[in-house]
Amino acid sequence: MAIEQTYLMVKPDGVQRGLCGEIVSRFERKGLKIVAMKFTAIKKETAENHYGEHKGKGFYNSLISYITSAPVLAMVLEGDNAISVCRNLMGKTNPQEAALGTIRGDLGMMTGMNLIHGSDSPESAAREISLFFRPEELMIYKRTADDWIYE
Ligand code: D4T
Repeated sequence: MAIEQTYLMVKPDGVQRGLCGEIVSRFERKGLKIVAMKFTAIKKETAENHYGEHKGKGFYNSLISYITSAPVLAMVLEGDNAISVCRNLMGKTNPQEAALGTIRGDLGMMTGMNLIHGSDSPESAAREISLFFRPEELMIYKRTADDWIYE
């Protein structure tokens, strides 16, 4: 097994549309373990840090204003291959191209309002987790259900 932690975030459109419960439940039902969760407003500086790789692109300014426009639900999830498992649950970046059954495929219409963010590599996960959470906010605990999820 390769247990990983990954950073997930219900974006402002997901919060405004009342989809936090729906989205979190999909990760929980899959078997991912919640390690940390925080309802927070992202400061402009943090948004620019988080999306630094997109600076200079045409959509950058609207991306920053969108992600800072309303609170987000930030979380750290853990599980076997959690990074790719969560990306698969999210679906493609463009919700119109995302497969049905995925969060974006079932619930979204526009790339600029695609409901959910998830880390795309172990390096991104480590960087993003430390950007949004202090180490002591990550809960270490035994989840009894794991005995019925992992063989
Ligand atoms: P995030 O990072 O939010 O999980 O999305 P992805 O990993 O799926 O996609 P990304 O990094 O390529 O894009 C980051 C963010 O920018 C928005 N975006 C992207 C946009 O508004 N217009 C675009 O053309 C692209 C490519 C959507 C997600």
